[in-house]
Amino acid sequence: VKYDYSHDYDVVEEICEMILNRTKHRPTIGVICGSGLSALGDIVEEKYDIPYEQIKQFPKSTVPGHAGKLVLGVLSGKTVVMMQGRTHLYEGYSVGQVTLPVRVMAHLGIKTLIVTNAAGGLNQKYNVGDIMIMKDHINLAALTGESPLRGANDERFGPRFPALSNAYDSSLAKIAKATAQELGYSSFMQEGVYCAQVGPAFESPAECRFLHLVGADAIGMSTVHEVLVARHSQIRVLGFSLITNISVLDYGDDVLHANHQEVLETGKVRSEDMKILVSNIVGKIE
Ligand code: 6GU
Repeated sequence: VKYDYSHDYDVVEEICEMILNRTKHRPTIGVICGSGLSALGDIVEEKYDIPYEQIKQFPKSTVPGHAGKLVLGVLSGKTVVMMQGRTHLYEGYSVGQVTLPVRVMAHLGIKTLIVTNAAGGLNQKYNVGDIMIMKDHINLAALTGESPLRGANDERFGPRFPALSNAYDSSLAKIAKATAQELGYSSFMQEGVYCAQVGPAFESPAECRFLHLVGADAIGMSTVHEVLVARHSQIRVLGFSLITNISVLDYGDDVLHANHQEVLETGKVRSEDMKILVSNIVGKIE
C-alpha cells in the first residue's frame, strides 16, 4: 500500500530525534497558534525555537499572519511545544503534510493539545471579538475524502477507526470556562460548533445559511485535520475560535464581507486576552 495520505512512522521518529537532541525540553502540552494569535509564543520562557525551514519534511507557511516555527519552552510552569503558525489545505498542502507537526508533537509525548484559530461567526448572536470554545466540529474535508487518517493505518500511531465523541474534551472545556470567568472574560466567551471548509475563498451567503442550518456556529479553514490526528493518538483537545467577523447570510450588504485584513486586526485586539486565557489554562492542566 502506498502511503499517500497517512504518516510514515520512521519520518516522525527521525524528526523527533532531531528535536530531542537539540533541546532538553520534554513537552507534555502542545499549542497551535492560529491567524494573528502567535503572540502566545512571546510569553514562553526558556524558549528554544526551531524554524520550520530547519525541518525539511515540514510544510512551510505561505500566509501573512502565520509565523513558521516550533517553540519549545515553559509556559505557566508546564513544558510546552507550540506551533507559531500552521499550514492549510488551501496553500496546496495535503492533509498529511498539514498534520505532520501534530504527529511529531504526539510522538514528543504531549498528552493535551490546545488548538486556536480565527473564524467567521455563522451564529448571528456572536460578536466580533468573541472567543468560542470548540464543543464539536463539522469537518467538510474529511466527510468528502480528505482525512489525514486515510490510507494504510499504522497501529503505532493509533486505531484504524477512532471515535470522535468527546473529541473536544469536556473536562478541559470546563477548566476553560472557569478560567474565563475568573479573568472576567465571560461577556465575550461562547461555546459552539466549528466548521472547516478548505478555502481559500470565504463562504458564499447560501453556504453560510446551509452550514448554520446544520448546526455550525463558526466557520474557518483549519484545525479539524489537526484534531483528527490528535484524537487518533488519544491526545485530549481543547479548542478556541476567535470570531473575527460575522458571516453575511443575506444579499446587498457587501460592505460587511469577510477579508483577511479584518481577521488579522481582530486577532491583534484580542490576542492579549487569548494569551492570558491560554497561559492560565495551561497552568491548571495536569
Ligand atoms: Cl468568514 N470564513 C472562513 N472560512 N474562515 C475565516 C473566516 C470566515 N473569518 C476568519 N477566518
